[in-house]
Amino acid sequence: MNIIKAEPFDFAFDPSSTALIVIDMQRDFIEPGGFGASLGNDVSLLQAIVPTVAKLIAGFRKAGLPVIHTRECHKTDLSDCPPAKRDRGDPALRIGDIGPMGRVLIAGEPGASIVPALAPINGEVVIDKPGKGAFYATHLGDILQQRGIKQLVFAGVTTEVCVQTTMREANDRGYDCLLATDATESYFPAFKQATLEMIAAQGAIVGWLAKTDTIVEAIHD
Ligand code: C5J
Repeated sequence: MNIIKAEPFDFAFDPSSTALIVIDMQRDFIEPGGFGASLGNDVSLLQAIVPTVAKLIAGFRKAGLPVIHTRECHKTDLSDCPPAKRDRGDPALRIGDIGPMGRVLIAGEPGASIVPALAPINGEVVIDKPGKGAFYATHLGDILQQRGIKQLVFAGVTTEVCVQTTMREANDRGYDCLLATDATESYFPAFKQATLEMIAAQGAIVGWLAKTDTIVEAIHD
């Protein structure tokens, strides 16, 4: 077992059953002129973590551990986007509408792709997910089971929405979950801080917290 110095206490993990899940580092959430920006969000906060996420991904790749990417996106006919999701947000630019980077959050459109600096490489799993959580309506659970994965490290955006939802789904399915605190971000700093606190509260009720450098060092121990 390797040990990561984490909050609220050490995270013990077996590298051979550990994977990194990078949540929704998509152009539409992160780049200026995308969907996130058009909703009035300050995307510079999210852009700032790209090098740190890249460092975490590089650490996993170097150790030969799996890296799994997710993208929040929908089918072109929107058959997997319930009105309850589409009708919320800014009525002037809804999911499926033509946005600054193609149709908003539609699979295959430029805005739905992962930012070039974090692009998946050959052999890495990419999960297209219609929900906030990456387990809902996807094959993620089967893929993790087939590969014998038991522990998950998380990075990505946004901390309190898709990252936290996926961590909670994973926690309920029996995975030990560790969030890289400097490789995740929110448009709302207070929401990020609250999420970190609620994850680690009550003896890691959802999971553990550690910084990227600490995680990468422990992987290579
Ligand atoms: C949001 C996400 N915030 N990836 N998506 O709608 O967190």
